[in-house]
Amino acid sequence: MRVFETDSLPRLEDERVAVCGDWHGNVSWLRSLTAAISAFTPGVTTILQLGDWWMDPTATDHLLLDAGIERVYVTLGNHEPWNVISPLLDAHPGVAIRVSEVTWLLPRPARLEIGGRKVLSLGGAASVDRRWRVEGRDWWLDEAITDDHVAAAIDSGEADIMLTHESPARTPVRSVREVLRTNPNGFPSDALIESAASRGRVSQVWDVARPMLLMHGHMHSPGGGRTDDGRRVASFGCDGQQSSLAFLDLNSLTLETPSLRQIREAAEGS
Ligand SMILES: [Mn+2]
Repeated sequence: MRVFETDSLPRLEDERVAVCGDWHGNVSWLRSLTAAISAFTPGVTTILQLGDWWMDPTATDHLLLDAGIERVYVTLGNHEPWNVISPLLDAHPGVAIRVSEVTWLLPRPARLEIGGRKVLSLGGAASVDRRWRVEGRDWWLDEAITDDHVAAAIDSGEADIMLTHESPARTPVRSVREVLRTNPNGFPSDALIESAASRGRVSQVWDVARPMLLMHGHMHSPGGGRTDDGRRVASFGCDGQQSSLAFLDLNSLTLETPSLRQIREAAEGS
């Protein structure tokens, strides 16, 4: 991946942005999403992508630009080409890295300001499907949220919005709690232990930053919830799932979520 430029503290005036769950390199899904963004919310120029991105950024530029998207900020997930990404992050520590005309990879952690809101991005997650992957080919240790990431994120103070790939521990999202309770995919127990530790790291930051809204992907289990002390969590769906796209109003922090059917109809009509 080529580095075009870097930015130490991205600051945007946008009053509304699109937020997307896992893409998994799925270009045809991205085509549907961009059609939906054009149809429902022309004028949106920014996408916040919540990880498991794994795209060829130069191959997606034209789709995004055609939909009026000028920038995609990626909060990295677990399923990413870390062999390519880690050297970039290491060479440009602590800054957002522009890897195509449109796409920026965020550091771990990252601070942004969007529409006057303080935004904290904390990438990474544990792969529960790691047993079926090969280290160095489609799995890398780099996916993990480290103690250093947690410490740096905590040091950066409070935030209005948190962007993560991983879910926090003790999530108020019922659908996510249900997946964790029932383990419907039969993931092995060692992976589940890693996964729980990873969620614990997100929560360490979440409990200090105390964002009014945390948005994450990873669980492929869309839903929303609110903690007893009023903090909202939105779990985004992945490619092809419902609630994989939402529009965030930075003023009210409300999310507007087109249905899967609306996305499909927009894609067919484009
Ligand atoms: Mn995923």
